[in-house]
Amino acid sequence: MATIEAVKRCFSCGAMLQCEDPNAEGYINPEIFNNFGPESLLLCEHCYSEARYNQTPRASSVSEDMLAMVRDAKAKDGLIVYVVDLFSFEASFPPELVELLTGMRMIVLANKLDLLPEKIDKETLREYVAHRFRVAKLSVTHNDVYLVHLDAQADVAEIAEEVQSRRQGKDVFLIGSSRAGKTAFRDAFLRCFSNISHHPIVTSNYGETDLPVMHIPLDDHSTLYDSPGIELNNDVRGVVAPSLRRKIVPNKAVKARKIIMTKGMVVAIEGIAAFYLKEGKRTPIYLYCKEELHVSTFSYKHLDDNFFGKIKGKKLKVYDPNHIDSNDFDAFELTVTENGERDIGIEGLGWFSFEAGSQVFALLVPKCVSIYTSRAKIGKKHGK
Ligand SMILES: Nc1nc2c(ncn2[C@@H]2O[C@H](COP(=O)(O)OP(=O)(O)OP(=O)(O)O)[C@@H](O)[C@H]2O)c(=O)[nH]1
Ligand SMILES: [Mg+2]
Repeated sequence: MATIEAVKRCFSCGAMLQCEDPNAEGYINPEIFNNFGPESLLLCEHCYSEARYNQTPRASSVSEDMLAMVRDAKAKDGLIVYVVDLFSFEASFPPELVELLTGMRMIVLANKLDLLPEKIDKETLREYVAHRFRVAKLSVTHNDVYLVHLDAQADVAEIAEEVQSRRQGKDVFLIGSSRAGKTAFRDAFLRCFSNISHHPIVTSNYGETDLPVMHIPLDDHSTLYDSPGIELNNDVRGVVAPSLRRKIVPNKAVKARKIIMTKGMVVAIEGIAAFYLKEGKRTPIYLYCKEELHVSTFSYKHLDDNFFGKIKGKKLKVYDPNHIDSNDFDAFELTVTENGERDIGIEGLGWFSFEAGSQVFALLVPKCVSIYTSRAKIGKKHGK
């Protein structure tokens, strides 16, 4: 006999739940759908992401085409030149990419050195970059890291030589997040390059993929590929309205702003993000973000008026004019368990350094943006 079953609907929008088409209405991950009993109230993915559920810290994601290219690079034993933006790269390692890169030969170009204070200790910074790669489970030492500022005058002859000797006749793949400076490296590389092959430099899709890639022939049998970047989808730079992007991306060295935080005090960076000291003793912090961004401090009691109220009243820059509600922020609590000088960062917006002392910080960040904590990148020494 035919059975009749009620169709499961999204508890919020009422769409019929389905696990087949992620782009169609009512999509829900089959694992979630199958793991919850018939009595459970379920949300479709769209409503879940709109609702007041935290989505971070989440990893950035990478396209299937990019993965196909890296898979090919691995099969060919190619050399990876991984470009990162020193201002913010700490949470930009997609796990599926990392898995493929494991075991591959790699040079890291830590670019935009001009955005950090001039007097920093370069060796410590190289070790920091290598450490962040190791945190992401990529085996990189400070000898693999080059600190660079890839402006129009950059001289990369030494790096080009290192690439030549390390690649052992194999292909070279320039990869990294969007806007990290891959093309800036390619341009600098071309300034000290002469084409000894019988092939022209061309831009075409990589292999069977739809990835437009510039092919620079290194000899008749090998090529350097400049690939499009990995999307900044867990980064403030990727979620802000385009008109705001240049207002948060620094164009000169960032300077620390020293703020003494006491328990219950909030620090708000425009209407884009805020953090407060939930537990812990008086803590001086050194905040690094674009100088032009307005930073305000107030008591947690006034968070609604001084942050969300001002966002709604258009008195603060907001990350997206269509996202001005408290639901549009993810909220996190971070308990500091380490010792020594630490950073807490908001991917793409900046970070603050402080001396660890079992503090509990709470952070409000635009939905889907990652936060991270690490040893100090440059520390408080450069604070005013
Ligand atoms: N301040 C600073 N800006 C840089 C530096 N290198 C590149 N840029 C800027 O960063 C932006 C992105 O540089 P690209 O070289 O296009 O970055 P990309 O990695 O090729 O980006 P996609 O191709 O989009 O993935 C551009 O506006 C560059 O001018 C640098 O050393 N310092
Ligand atoms: Mg590029």
